[in-house]
Amino acid sequence: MAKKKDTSTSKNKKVTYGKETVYQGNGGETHQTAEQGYETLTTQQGIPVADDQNSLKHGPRGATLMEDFHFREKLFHFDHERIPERVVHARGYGAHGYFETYDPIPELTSADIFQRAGEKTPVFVRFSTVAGNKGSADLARDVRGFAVRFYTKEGNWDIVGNNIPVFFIQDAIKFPDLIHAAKQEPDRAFPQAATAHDNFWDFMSLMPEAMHMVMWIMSDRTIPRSLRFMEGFGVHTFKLINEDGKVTFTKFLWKPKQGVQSVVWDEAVKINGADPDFHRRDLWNAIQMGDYPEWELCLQTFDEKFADQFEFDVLDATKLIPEELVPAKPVGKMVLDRMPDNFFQETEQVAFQTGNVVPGIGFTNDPLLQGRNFSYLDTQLKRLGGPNFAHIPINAPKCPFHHFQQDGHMSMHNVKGRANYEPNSWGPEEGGPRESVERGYHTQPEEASGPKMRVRSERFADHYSQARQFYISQTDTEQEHIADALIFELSKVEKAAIRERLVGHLLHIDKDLAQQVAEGLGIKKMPKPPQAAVPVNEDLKPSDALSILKNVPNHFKGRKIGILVSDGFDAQLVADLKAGAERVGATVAMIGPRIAGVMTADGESMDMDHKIDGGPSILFDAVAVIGGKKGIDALAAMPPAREFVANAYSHYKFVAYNEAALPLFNKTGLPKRLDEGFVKVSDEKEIKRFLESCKSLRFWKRKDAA
Ligand code: HDD
Repeated sequence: MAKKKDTSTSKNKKVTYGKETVYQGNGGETHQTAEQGYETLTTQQGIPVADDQNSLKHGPRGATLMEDFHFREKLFHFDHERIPERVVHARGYGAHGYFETYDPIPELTSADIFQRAGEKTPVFVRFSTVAGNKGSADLARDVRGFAVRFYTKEGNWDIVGNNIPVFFIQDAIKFPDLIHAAKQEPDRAFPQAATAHDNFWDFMSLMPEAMHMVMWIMSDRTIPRSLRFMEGFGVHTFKLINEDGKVTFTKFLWKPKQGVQSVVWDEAVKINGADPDFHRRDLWNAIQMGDYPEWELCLQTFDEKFADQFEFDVLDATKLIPEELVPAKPVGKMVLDRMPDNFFQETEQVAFQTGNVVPGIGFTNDPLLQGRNFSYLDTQLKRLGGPNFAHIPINAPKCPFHHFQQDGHMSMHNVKGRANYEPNSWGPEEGGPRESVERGYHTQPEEASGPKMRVRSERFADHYSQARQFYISQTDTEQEHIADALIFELSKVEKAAIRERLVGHLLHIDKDLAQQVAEGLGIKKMPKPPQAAVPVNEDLKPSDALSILKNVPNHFKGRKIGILVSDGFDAQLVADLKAGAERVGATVAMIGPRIAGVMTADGESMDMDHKIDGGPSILFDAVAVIGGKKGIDALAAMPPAREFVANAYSHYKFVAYNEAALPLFNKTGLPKRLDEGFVKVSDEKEIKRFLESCKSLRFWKRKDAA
């Protein structure tokens, strides 16, 4: 068809073919082109693209042509965007930062990172949930992964840990079974990101070694308020090796300077609906605001003699060493201060490996760790598609590296020149690298003898004593949460025999707990406890370090207050509250009946951060309700406003309020006599008092009043 008329503009090309008017571009006013100051769009081959809105067709309404190399390349690439998600820890969020060494510790380890005070080493961290798929919600009741990579001057060192210091199983051979049981059931593909189902508890109830971990996962540790408010643990016993080859055993612990804090279960369930990205958004916001989270790396070090005397085997990953017995000494701090430029490039493609150790750090024979050392390397091949994943920038060391490994899919840097083997006789200029006896990684020599046997040491046999110790180390509130969690989870189990078997194990841990759970589940006759391989040691002392609530940070830094206002509110009071919060390192968000145009008492119009149904109180650590006479009745008529207050109350939050807020409280059905968790604020002094209360994070005493 002959081209009749070309009415081209820089935005849109309008072309008339025969009777039809056709467009290049998208035909609309909004069409943008490089001529407006943007970079020129190209194909992957660098060819400038004239039209990214329309495929090449045979006539305006004809079939798309194979010849359209731009279209083909675009679709081809899109079709291949996904890589397999991690088989566990699929949902995660990463951040960059640095590790700053405190005092050098050459007496313990020759690891280069620990040799110079004040030296900063780049790190990348990825936090994750374990069971859910990549798109699952952040507040699943689940263990959190806490994987840290140090880009040291002597290579990459990864501590691939969790926010819990022990694990479910003792031997890596059971890992596939554990994960199959925990993830969605294979026939129905649910539940997603939840352990409240038959397969998980069936497996748990048949694995007494998991009982210590069961106590931890039923505690508030598995519903953290923020990724910033979690401890991290390397779990296994590792070796530190000094210049003379002397070995010291160690556990690695990360202690958040922000303190440890969790949500209550009802809050977790609701946050998953209101903001499934709650944890990642929180980390993103904190880092963008410059409120960089920090953790201290602590070592619990001990020698062979301690290991021999300790009641449990230090090679057993279902056991911990109480900090009261071996103190955790800080050796440096980690600061997270930068988000990745691109999520996929860095967070998704980072390939942590327990096998990544540097000179001065060594493995022990912990059978879980030994198995992990195979699994992490192996899994990267599947996920990242070839053996060259270390060529991806996030996985490449930041120190010089030279080796003769070559070729394979997606190879980015092969050796230069002729020599791709050694020994060779090409000399240092052209002959490539050689080993360094001085700087190289030396495995510490260790005696090993004995028959090949598929067995387990009897020192691994006590499965209940530390589970009991964990339970008795908790406050009453925390113990209640454990019982509630067990009742909730087991109530979702269809088979009564599984519920009963699990309660049987609890009898070894704490009889009252077993009783409460049995009652909660309506079990009439207490099941028999399974036979314990060794008697439970009831003499283990409570360890305060294992409790969250015994270690409340006593500050409100890094926390967030949601301020709910109604039309006619006192803007000065809100400004004072905001200023007070900022003084203690907290932030505020404004919530109102509308997102924009909420009126102050002075008749000013103010924009909000959230409209009431988009800013529920579950998203905040404490709340304030600053009513304005004019609009309080209208606000009280809104169900989400009443829910805001009711949830803050039932989640034990501190609430600041003014006189004008009372009609909303009445409509919500709060008790007439407000408890001490409610702080009336009308001036700076009272605001200070409110913020002082907030330091204890929750008003747990409200529980007793209920
Ligand atoms: Fe694992 C990922 C932590 C036992 C096999 N694991 C993975 C991640 C963390 C942990 C944090 C995510 C890393 C990331 O963010 O990319 N895993 C642990 C801890 C364990 C543990 C603390 C016990 C102490 N893991 C464990 C065993 C095996 C694995 C016993 C297998 C024998 N883990 C894997 C894996 C994953 C993984 C399949 C999946 C994705 C990946 O490695 O990179 O290889």
